[in-house]
Formats: sequence, structure tokens, C-alpha cells
Amino acid sequence: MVNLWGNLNALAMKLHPVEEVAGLDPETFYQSYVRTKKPVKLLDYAQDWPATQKWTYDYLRAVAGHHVVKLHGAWQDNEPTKIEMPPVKEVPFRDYLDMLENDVESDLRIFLFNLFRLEPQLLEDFCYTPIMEGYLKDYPYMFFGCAGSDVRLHYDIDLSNVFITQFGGTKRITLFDQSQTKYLYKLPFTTHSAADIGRADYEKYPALQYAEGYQTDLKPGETLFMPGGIWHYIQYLDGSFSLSLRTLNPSRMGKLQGAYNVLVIRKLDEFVNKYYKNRWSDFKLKRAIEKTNEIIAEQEKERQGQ
Ligand SMILES: O=C(O)CCC(=O)C(=O)O
Ligand SMILES: [Fe+2]
Repeated sequence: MVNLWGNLNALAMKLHPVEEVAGLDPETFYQSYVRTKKPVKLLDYAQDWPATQKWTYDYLRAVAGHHVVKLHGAWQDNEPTKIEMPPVKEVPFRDYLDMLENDVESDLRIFLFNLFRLEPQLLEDFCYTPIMEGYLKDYPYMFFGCAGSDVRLHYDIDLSNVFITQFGGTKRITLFDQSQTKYLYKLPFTTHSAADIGRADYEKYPALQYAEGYQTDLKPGETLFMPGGIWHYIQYLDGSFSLSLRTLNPSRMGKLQGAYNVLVIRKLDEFVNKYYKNRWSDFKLKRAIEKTNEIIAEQEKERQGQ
């Protein structure tokens, strides 16, 4: 297991453990976690899935090793405010799986991978566990990452709920709910933070130290419920992979906001980016920093006035 980032807990952010539960009925789950938008680890969500035993690296190599896959590199190498990440190379899936199995340290990742379009028989190995309704069954996505890779702090643009089940190794997941957005240097017109919280620079991003969230190490067979709109930052401590199943945001407001983000905000960002490229990304970074620092200055003023 690698940890190239140091311990986030040692930093100023307050990070609480995520609750761990088993045996929840749908109503209790809804009332305690969906409605309140609280993350929770579901220890038995995947307990009846053949996948938890079957999806070894050998099995994936045998079933899908011949497909050519696109690998993405470190998100920091991609201009800090650019959202689209072009792949850095294409390799046979089996070669990449070798890297994961051998815990080769690298930034290389595969994200939002619908392996099931290529190999539909893999759909037999899991089910949409009926703890909640509204699964987006056309979008079962897999995420793969080498030991030492990380996923920038973001929330999912469509505001869907995510059930993320882990295979092959450990992932460290740091979460913040929407109340913390004011401390997280959100880039305007995106759902991404400008800050690299794995290597937090508190001089450039002082507000990060006020952020309060959760952190958990997700182990094989465990599932984390990430409620719609929750910020997540992910560190691959080992080469590993997971399956993310999504459900629609249960509130009408959430659905509308999600659709608006995807159809209007993202398109607008892409459009302006096309014409103004660097000026647009410089503007977004500047705004993210200014806005967050204004909030902090305001907060400090109030505190001193009390
Ligand atoms: O695990 C990963 O690599 C990213 C997962 C993620 O961001 C998601 O499921 O929304
Ligand atoms: Fe995500």
C-alpha cells in the first residue's frame, strides 16, 4: 500500500469517520441517509454479488483483457481549470490490469468505463441491490486506478446518488457535504475544486482549513453510499477498481438542478472555453480564490466582532 500524500487527518481539516451499517431496510436507509444526504458505508450491499469473489484480475484479463483501453494521467498535469482530460495512452486492458495487480505506482486511471457494453455477461455478476429505487441501469460505470493515483475533489454534475463498491485493494475517500462548498474553492461553471487537497497548500488556499468532512478507507467488498451533490476526493492506496451504480436524485429540485448543470452550465463552460481558452480558465481560478477568500474574510470579521 502506498501513501504519497501524507495523512489528511494530520492537516487542519476536521475529518470524521463514515458510519458503517448492515441490514438496513429501504425505509430506514431513506430516512437516515438519503433524505439527510449523509454518506454511509453499507457493509452488506454487495454480499450476494458473485462479483465479489469472481472479479479477480485473472478473471478480468480472461474476459476482457484483449480490449484496448484509454488511460488518463495525473489530473494536475491537465491545466488546473480544464475539466476535459484527454487520454495519455492506449493499451490492451490486460497490460493495465497487470500494473494494478502488481501495485505499480503510477497516475494512470480509467474512469467512467462502461465495461458492460463490451462484455455484457459481466452484468450477471452483480445486481441493483434494492435498498433504493430509481437506478440508472444504463450507466453502471467502472473506475480503475494504479497505486498512488488520485481523483480531484469534485461532485458529480448530475447530482445522482452513487453506490460505489470496491474490488482488489483499498481506496481512501474524503467527503464534504454541500454546506462546505464555501471553503472548497469551487471553480465557477464546474463542479470541481481548484485545490489539490491531497497536497493541500494552505497558503494559497487558506479556507481549506475550515472545511469539515468525512474520510473512510474503502476495502474490497464494501460499498460507500455517496448522496447526490456530495464532494469526493479519492486516493488509490493500492491498485484497485470499483463499480459505481447510480440512482436519480430523489427530489424534483435535485433532478432539475442536475439536468440544468449537465445541459446548460456544462455546455456554457465548454462553449466559452472553446473561444477564450486560457483567459477563461485564468478567470475561473481567480474567481474561485477570490470568492472563497472573501467568505473567509467575512467570517473572520464576524468572529472578531462577537
Ligand atoms: O473511484 C473513482 O476513481 C472515482 C469515482 C467517482 O468519482 C464516482 O463514482 O463518482
Ligand atoms: Fe464522482
